[in-house]
Amino acid sequence: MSTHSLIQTLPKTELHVHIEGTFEPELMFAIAQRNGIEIPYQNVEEVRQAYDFHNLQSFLNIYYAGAKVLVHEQDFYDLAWAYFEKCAQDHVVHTEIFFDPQTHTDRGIAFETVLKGLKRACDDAQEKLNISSHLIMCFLRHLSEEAALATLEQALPFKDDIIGVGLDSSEVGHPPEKFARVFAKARAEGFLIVAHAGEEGPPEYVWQALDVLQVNRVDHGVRSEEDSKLMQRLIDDKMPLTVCPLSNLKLCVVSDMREHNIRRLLAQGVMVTVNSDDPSYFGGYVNDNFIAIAEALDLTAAEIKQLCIHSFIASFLPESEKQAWI
Ligand code: ES4
Ligand code: ZN
Repeated sequence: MSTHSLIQTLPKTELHVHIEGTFEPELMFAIAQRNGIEIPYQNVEEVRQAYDFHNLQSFLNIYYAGAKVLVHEQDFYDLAWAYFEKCAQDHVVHTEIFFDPQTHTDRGIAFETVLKGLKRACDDAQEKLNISSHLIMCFLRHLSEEAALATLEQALPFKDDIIGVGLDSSEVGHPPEKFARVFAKARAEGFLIVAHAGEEGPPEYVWQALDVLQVNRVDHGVRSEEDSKLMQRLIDDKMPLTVCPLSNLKLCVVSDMREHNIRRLLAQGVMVTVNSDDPSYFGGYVNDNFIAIAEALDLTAAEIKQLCIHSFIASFLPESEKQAWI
């Protein structure tokens, strides 16, 4: 079987995708128009031309601007539904979706509007596409601890619909320990914990994610390779890393896909998984990410299969459901 067919055929989960980062320009224009909101582009081509990033911040500026057209519950539904249709194409049978409530509540959109729209799409995906999903709420780390605590409070009435909390946005200068108390409270409330760490930030931030936030998974974590003690810790703990190859390339975390370390991490026994991060902005959904690394790193069929198996092991699915897929 060809590598492409293998990637296409294998069932998989996705564990690192920001729903605001799945916003395709066509849908952005359609929603902007029906909501009467101006966007600083004339057409879809102009939008795509703006997607030329040199680091995380240059991307985030455009990503937050695009999210401004999302106003109504139906907008959030349409956004998530479009992503689920991509999941169906890529044989993603389960996905754990990040959303950034502060990006919306800071513009006066109710937390409930965001959550209800996303949740309704999740329910429809289960019913119509047989795709299961969880929602993970992320705190924006460039904002204050106080703002994150207020967001956690807003989420409590919807606790049953949110499996975990995460930490995203500008990494450098905003270490995980800044949010120690927020994550302690989230853990006490029963949320599972993830955090972006070691994408642009140093290995020290991954240590803090593990020891201070007590994460169940690390998002990105590719810079862990710079610290051999940290590598041993990740291996010993079977700590999953949700790696996003096309994101790393587009945000210049690596300068060439042939230099990506995911194959080395896998060979050393790290529980790495493959994910899309912000597929509309970075040039591809999860299978595109598999294809990019398979070609650049010359992955074997066994390695591709192992990465898909990892995606189930690293998921927050019940143990019995994981086993059924492995
Ligand atoms: C993000 Cl830190 C980071 N990386 C990729 N996408 C994001 N969306 C929000 N924060
Ligand atoms: Zn991310």
